[in-house]
Amino acid sequence: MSIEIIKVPDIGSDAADVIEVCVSAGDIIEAEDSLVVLESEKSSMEVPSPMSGKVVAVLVNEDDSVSEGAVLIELDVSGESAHAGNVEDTPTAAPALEVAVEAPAAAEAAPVATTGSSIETIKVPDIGGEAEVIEICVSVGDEIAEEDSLVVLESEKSSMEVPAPQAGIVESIEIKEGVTANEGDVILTLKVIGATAVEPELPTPAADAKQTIKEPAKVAEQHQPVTGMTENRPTGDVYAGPAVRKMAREVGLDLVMVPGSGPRGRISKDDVKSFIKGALKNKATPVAAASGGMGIPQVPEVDFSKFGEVDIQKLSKMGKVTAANMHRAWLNVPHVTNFDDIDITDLEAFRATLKKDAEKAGVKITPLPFLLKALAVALKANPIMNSSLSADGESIVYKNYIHIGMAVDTPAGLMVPVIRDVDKKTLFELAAETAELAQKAKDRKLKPQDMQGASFSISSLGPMGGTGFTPIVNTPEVAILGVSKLEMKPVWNGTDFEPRKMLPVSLSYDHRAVNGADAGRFLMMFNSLLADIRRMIV
Ligand code: CAO
Repeated sequence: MSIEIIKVPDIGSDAADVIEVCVSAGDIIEAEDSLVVLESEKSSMEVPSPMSGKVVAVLVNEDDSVSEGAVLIELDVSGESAHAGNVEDTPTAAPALEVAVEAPAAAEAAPVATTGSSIETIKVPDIGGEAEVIEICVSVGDEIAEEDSLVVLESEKSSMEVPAPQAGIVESIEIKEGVTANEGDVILTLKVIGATAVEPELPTPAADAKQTIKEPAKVAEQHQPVTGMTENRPTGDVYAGPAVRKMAREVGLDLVMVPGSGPRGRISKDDVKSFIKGALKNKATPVAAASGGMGIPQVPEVDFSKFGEVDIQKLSKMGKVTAANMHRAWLNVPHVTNFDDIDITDLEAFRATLKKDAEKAGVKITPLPFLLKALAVALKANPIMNSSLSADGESIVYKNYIHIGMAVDTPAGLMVPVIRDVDKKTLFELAAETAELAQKAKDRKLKPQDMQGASFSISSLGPMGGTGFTPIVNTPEVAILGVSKLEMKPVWNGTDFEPRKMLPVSLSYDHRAVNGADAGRFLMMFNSLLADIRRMIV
């Protein structure tokens, strides 16, 4: 047995956390297989094995803090297949592992203008040779933040993400997937708004060449939860390392479909494997066959152009993420929807009296803040509606906070910013916050944290009309309220028909966690709170 000790290479910073251990004792690994994923303050990186062999021992654990020279694994390289990868064969000395993902500096940008907006040309930085463009992570019109991934490049030795050196709006994309890129090739042009005299911080190759892999956590946090979306999914990108991306590419899998189980939704190789296993199992559906079911039949591909002229437009990444998550929520959550009509005649009369005060306070009072207030009271009294099923289905997580996600229709798609601690806010505060968040959503100014942590959601289609709809639960939340158009309706008061302002609402819930009676009680209470808002202070 010939044992090589594989150590943490120069990671460009004093310490990094082990966020994923990719191998176990007994594994047979190839040169270049990822051993661990490290995350420092500046970057995250995969450390590949310099040689093939059999893992004898793994000497780090997830969450350990490590620095250069720390021992990662012991590798038995005596097998016939053992051979060095991209590093020199050093059979006697224990090799200090180089980071094979020789990450590029942030893409290069020309100095920015002092004020107003300017167009910057973003070029391929020094990548130590030529590399193939394997993925373009942005589209024309995307608003990107500094450090967002622009492209993924792959050379013979490694793959790497090229991060944006500054924030802006993508004006044009000048590079194509599949081409070979060299230092200085133009990737894209970026419109930088409100540019200052500050030059983009370009890491010097010497200092940063090994640590400028874009921090994918930032991308992951830019998730845009939409109604029906699983939480913590990114909008225009995925949080995964180069090895995982490569694996997904090899099997033709779009990573936006894959839920990440790592910190902040990071997608690991195991996530990809279990996604594929799940997909294959679903396709085979032996259970469905045994029980006489049909599984999910494929929708046949149709050439619509046979029937007339068509335009084909690629879905944006956000559109794809939304579609994937709607599908996931729809297939995983046994939905039931209860409907009700709420008499808000008195509420509307009161709302009218508030208009002047609201104007003075600089806010517009729509019915929405009242709905939020009533939801907060009803959710507190019915905690099951403010819960989540644990991932293993073994327990219910009750949340002692009331954070409500609000579906906002924007030109870019559906977004769900979260109003935090709804129970602690006044009507005017809620009016101001809903308006501000809706505007930010429309301007695509929401920060990742603005869209995280909802414990319940509301989707109001009232201004658009319609008498009712069945919203999709924004899993892992267990319920969502749909609001339709307020109508004056004749209501029987025991003697006569009276004209009353009736608000149609629909409550969809996850029947695994919420029973019909739970939902009925919740909706009845919600109804009575809005029918007589004095009840909210009882
Ligand atoms: N019935 C009738 N009118 C209603 C109403 C209802 N249920 N709810 C609000 N209105 C009125 C408001 O009072 C306002 O009237 P005025 O302009 O005359 O004062 C008008 O409709 C427009 O309201 P608004 O949309 O500006 O404000 P809001 O607080 O009601 O809603 C927001 C804010 C962000 C929820 C909304 O703008 C929005 O984007 N809704 C779409 C949500 C969505 O797409 N859901 C679908 C998800 S499932 O695919």
